Amino acid sequence: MYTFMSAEEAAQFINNGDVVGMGGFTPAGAPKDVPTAIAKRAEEAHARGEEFKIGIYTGASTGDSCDGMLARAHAISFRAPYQSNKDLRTELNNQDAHYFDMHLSQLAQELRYGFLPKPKFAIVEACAVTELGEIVPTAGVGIMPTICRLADHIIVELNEAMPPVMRGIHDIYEPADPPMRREIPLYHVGDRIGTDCIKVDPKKIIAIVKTNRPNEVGKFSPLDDTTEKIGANVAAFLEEEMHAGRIPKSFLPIQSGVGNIANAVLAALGENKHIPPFQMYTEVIQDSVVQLMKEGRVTFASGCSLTIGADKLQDIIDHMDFFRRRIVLRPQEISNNPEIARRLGLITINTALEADIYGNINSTHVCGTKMMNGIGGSGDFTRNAYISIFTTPSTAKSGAISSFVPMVSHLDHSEHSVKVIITEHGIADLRGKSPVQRAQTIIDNCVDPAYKPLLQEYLHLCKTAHTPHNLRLATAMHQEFLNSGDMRNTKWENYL
Ligand code: 0RQ
Repeated sequence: MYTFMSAEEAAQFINNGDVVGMGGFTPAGAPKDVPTAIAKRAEEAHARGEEFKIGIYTGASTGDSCDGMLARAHAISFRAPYQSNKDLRTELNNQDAHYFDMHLSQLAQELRYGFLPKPKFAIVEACAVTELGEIVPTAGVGIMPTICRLADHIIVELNEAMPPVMRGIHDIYEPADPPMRREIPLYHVGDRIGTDCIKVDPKKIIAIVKTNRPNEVGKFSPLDDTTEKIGANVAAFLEEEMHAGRIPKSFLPIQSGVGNIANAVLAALGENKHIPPFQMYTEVIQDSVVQLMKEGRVTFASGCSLTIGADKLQDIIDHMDFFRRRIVLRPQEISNNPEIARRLGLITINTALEADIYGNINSTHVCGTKMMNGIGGSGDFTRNAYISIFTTPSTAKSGAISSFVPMVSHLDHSEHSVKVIITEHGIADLRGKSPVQRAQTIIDNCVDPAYKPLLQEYLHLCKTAHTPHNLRLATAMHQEFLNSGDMRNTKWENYL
């Protein structure tokens, strides 16, 4: 009863000015062939001198065949809520595409509230579609339930690399909107509260495109000395918290960001046998979690996506009976939900781009202007954590940038939400400390030795007030980097 067609044929439905919602979360579960075909359609239109740009919502980042292809084709008018593609980053920083950098838990409800233009099309990857209009997602869920419900038309990429045996790993639940919203009835990490598929009116499915594509997830860099030390410091901090009775002996669920540092942190938590086997309530389930689950160190993982390499995903598919009892994939509105983060008492671990000596965090903007990726889920979790931790190497670009500056050049997470900062040098526990006490703790424990005298001098120069600052000097280290390419050359007197 459904119409099967090629990606190129399906792309013909999409026209200049359309608003499209894509399924999946990170490259996991994101559509691939149809976005690539839309990019080609845009290039052909541009060659004829015609306009062709579309607005795009996704769960989070996508793979190169979606964001990369569309960015290189200059086919994106606006994009929300997160990205991490280098070509799309260029488009955003050149102002060729508008970007709404949003808390990931909020996108689905803001679409429902009508704050953002309604998607006309949903393009989603599935491992199965039934005649009853049941769509079973693959390795990532994202905003799929909401865009499938709101969109007029749905295009499904039926990916044969993702077999129907994946059915049962998902838990699809959309809360009611105010004033009808009630508590989300999820009380334990492994609770299932919804359905195993997304149900739509079959008439809305205008095309099914058969594909055979693995997850487009990149490989992690091997652990290096810095990331290993950061991981070990996080594990030591949590072990001490448990011994002090501030974390229960049964431990609390972990949320961890994505990337090399997050991978190193999880490896260290897995290795530290003083920390009991633990659960994860997170957005991205990445490679290291699968291994830790096999070793019995992670007992359950609730997330929004399996952002793992094709070989690891195949391993899960081959042992679905084992993993279906230990993994659940939810829409990001639930995986990142503030209400649930507080209820479960999450220990959240995210990575900062830059921090200031008072504990404010910049996760997104290089030197305050250039977008890196986006806030992602870090705000959803940090603000509502039991303990919020930020990790970062103490320097970037071979020491030319200090990750710690007097005042962050852009603010994503404020001093009120950030409890602990950890680098390869040590741990700054900011709880119960005033701004000057926080500054001294960060300088003593986290800052690289090459920058300690500079930041200590700043604190002395500023002397008084609740949060001592000199507004002429607050961004001098950034200005020095822009001028000479190295923050180590900063001399405060040059900027007074
Ligand atoms: O660039 O590789 O070109 O040298 O930033 O830095 O240290 O490799 O760390 O990959 O974890 O990324 C904050 C961007 C860190 C990421 C951020 C340069 C550095 C390097 C990457 P090079 P690292 P990571 C879950 C939660 C926001 C979203 C989030 C992020 C590159 O973690 O996007 O938390 N977080 N989501 O050299 C200039 C500085 C710099 C700097 C580092 N101060 N100035 N460049 N770099 N510090 C995920 C989701 O929400 C889906």
